[in-house]
Amino acid sequence: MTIPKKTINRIHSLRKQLHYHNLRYYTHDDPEITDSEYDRLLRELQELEAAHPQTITADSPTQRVGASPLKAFGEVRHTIPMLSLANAMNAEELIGFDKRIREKLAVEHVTYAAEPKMDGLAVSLLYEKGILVRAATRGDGVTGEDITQNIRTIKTVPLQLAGSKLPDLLEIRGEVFMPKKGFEQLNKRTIKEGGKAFANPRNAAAGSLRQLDSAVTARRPLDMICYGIGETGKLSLPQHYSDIIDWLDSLGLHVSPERAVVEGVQQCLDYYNDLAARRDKLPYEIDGIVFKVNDLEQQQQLGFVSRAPRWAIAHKFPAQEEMTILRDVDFQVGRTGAITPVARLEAVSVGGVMVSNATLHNLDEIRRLDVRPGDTVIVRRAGDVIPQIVSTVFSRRPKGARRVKTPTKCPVCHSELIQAEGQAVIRCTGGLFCSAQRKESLKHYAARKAMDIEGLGDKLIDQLIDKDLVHSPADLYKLTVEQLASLERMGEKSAVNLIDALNKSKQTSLQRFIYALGIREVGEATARALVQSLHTLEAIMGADEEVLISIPDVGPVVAANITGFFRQKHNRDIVKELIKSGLSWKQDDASESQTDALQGQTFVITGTLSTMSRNEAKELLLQQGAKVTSSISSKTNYLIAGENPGSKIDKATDLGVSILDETAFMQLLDKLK
Ligand code: D41
Repeated sequence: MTIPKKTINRIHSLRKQLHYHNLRYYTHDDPEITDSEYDRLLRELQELEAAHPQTITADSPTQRVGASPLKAFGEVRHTIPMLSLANAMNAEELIGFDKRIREKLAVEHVTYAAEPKMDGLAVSLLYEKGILVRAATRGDGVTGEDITQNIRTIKTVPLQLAGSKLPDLLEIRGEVFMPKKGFEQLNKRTIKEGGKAFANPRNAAAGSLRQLDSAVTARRPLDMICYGIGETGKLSLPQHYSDIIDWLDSLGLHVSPERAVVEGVQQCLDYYNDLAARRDKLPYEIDGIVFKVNDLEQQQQLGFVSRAPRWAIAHKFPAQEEMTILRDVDFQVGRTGAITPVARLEAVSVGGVMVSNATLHNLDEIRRLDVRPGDTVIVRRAGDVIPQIVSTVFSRRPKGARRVKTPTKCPVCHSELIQAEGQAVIRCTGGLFCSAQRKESLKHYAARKAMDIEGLGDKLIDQLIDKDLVHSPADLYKLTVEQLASLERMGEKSAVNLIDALNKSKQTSLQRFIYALGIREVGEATARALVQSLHTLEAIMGADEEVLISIPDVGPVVAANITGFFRQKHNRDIVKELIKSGLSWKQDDASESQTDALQGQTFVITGTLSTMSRNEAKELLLQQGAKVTSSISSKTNYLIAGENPGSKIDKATDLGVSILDETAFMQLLDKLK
């Protein structure tokens, strides 16, 4: 049978592309395309080769997964090859996998071990008589790099196994990854030091493992979860994969706390859906679920196809990164005048959510990415954070693409822009003359955590400002039903409701009011501290910087922001007008339900609590006079740890901080009641 010329050409083109991207991805840690785009190309080639097996060559990218090791590390040959995993991209493919297995085994029901697919790098650990003697990357599955020194810096990798009956030889396999929190902190630090941020936790983990200087690796927050064994000497194995993992657990190795044994394909799908729903809340990134036939004898019967076991499959989640085109960059003006560039994108579905805007943070970020309108970019959406542009695909840049012009005037009110020395943000100097800043301050004023005005949404505020019906928060309370009913998408009924909501919001607390004013860098915590220390609005408005600095949590910058705010006559006038329109709060209300039972105690809350949100827990602690911070230090007194607490537990243990689980926390609160 002859193969059409078009097909041959396509095969050659795919191979060339895959070789190129392989090099960029593995050897240079600098991918130009997304993982899913790479997978699509590889799949297309696999399918063409399957249809025309005579075209397969030894050097086809389908015959080799990974890349050759860098020269600087020693080479390690894996006596037992490190296999790859077949993928299922959707439920049908998983059902097909289960069907093939049942047919091959001639059974009706299969028991699977299920675990999250960690998005990291596969690594092999070699233990001799319980001592870690060598660690290697997977490399191409047969030859990897010797990264022993680097792996030794990972705290969750035991240098010596626990237990008494240790085998002479034991090779462990698992995935090295960087937890989300650590990744964010590392990137913040890197950017601050003028370095280039990592695109995602996986790249950060790869870059960290590739360090020739293990002192650098040691400063990177890496972790490892183990999922299998390789060489075992004369060890006799248990009957089930899940038993092996439990055994590894008992040896002190980190295994997945999410692992489970499930019966049949329906339970596989249930497990997948459960983790897909919790994906964003996990402290690390996962890109799917791995299902493995749990019975080791059945695994043997099933064997391998090329380089992947027939008894395992990765059911992938939708990708969190996709490619799209940057149409343009707009500049938005925030409440305090900060100008933020926003990327306008050709809409693309990322992990099932349509994305057409992404933040570019500031001008430095635009320069760092060297992104230009017309460019192909990689966008990433993880959790509920705003989508980000990860990188620019320079090889696809259209001819003549022009740099983004730095604005010199406010795009809304045309006032001058200023950039404070050493800061990346530029700001509009228009203040409340700028309608964008007015809109944003009103949105802040009406927000749930501030005055909580129900029904006063962003679109409505835009109209009120654009029609000049409202200039300051005080004007809100002068609105009439007729005025409101004349607005777009408002009827008589919603107008009446809004007036009711406005009246209802007048009964508030001093703390909410102070926060609602939108003084720069005065968030909820600072507003609370001000009320706790100074008790009345008059005292807060009259406090000088010296008094303010003496309040916990208020530094010189915030103190200057507060005095600066109240020094301006128009701000004082607005406050006066608001009070006149009937705003009121109980005197000293912040300390009314307030006790000082936990005065001087600092708490950190981590993980998921089952009876309340972390914010609610924080609120309860603050009411008792405690301080609640986000990171653990030697000053922390207690760590409250819910489910999936992550690395804070280790840090707390290291620093000797008392750890309370949810039950102990509830008991503490009960005692204080
Ligand atoms: O969490 C993972 N990334 C993971 C990877 C896992 N949980 N299990 C895995 N199991 C295997 C087999 C079945 C081949 C032992 C794997 C991988 N392999 C794997 N990781 C990278 C290449 C292959």
